[in-house]
Amino acid sequence: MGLIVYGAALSPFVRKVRVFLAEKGADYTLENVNIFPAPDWFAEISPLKRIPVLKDDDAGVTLADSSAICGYLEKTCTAPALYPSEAGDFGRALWFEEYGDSELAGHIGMGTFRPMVVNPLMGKEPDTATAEKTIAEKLPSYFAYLESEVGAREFLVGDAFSIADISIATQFVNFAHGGFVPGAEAYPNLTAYLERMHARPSFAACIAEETAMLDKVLKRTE
Ligand SMILES: N[C@@H](CCC(=O)N[C@@H](CS)C(=O)NCC(=O)O)C(=O)O
Repeated sequence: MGLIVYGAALSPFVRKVRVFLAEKGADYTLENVNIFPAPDWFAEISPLKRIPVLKDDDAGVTLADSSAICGYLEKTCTAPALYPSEAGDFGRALWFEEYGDSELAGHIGMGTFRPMVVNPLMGKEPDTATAEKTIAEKLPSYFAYLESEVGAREFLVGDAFSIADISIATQFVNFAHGGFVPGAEAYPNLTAYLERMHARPSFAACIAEETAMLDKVLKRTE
């Protein structure tokens, strides 16, 4: 299967798809697309000019949204299942996917990653004040919710790794790239859970690649 993922490694949505593919054991090529700004040709495969896009050349399929892509891949690469089969668990997994993609992505992305990582990548000063304000005012209710949802569970939904775990954990990689963690004292369950998720080979490979790139470009150590 000739799969191409268009996007940039630091995007939480691109990582979501890359982790999904890695967990499926599927080969793909990553075609780098810079979205600051995206080139004109990119609108032909991504109407909103957003990353990621998946192109499955063999099937003649092009999809421009991480949720659409993961739903498609679940049908084309069936094992291991990354969506629960039981209806309640399936709904719960979709809820966490949406919660990560919309809510966490908004606050972590715009409120911490953009000011602390994208700014320096664009040659600007980091905006520590915006990040600190987001962490103090916006994120605690999200972290508290996830802390209680994770509880003593190994995975967010049922007893298997799923799209729910990918969608939540990918957003926290961007939080970590900004130099932050939720904090083990206030959020012990969430902290241990994220450590487990990020240690999976699928996540660890992306994190290592991204961290090496950031260290090189920003001349820093995380
Ligand atoms: N709902 C989309 C969101 C994708 C998204 O917002 N990607 C960002 C990068 S992290 C992007 O392409 N932004 C460029 C833009 O909005 O112009 C998905 O899940 O794929």
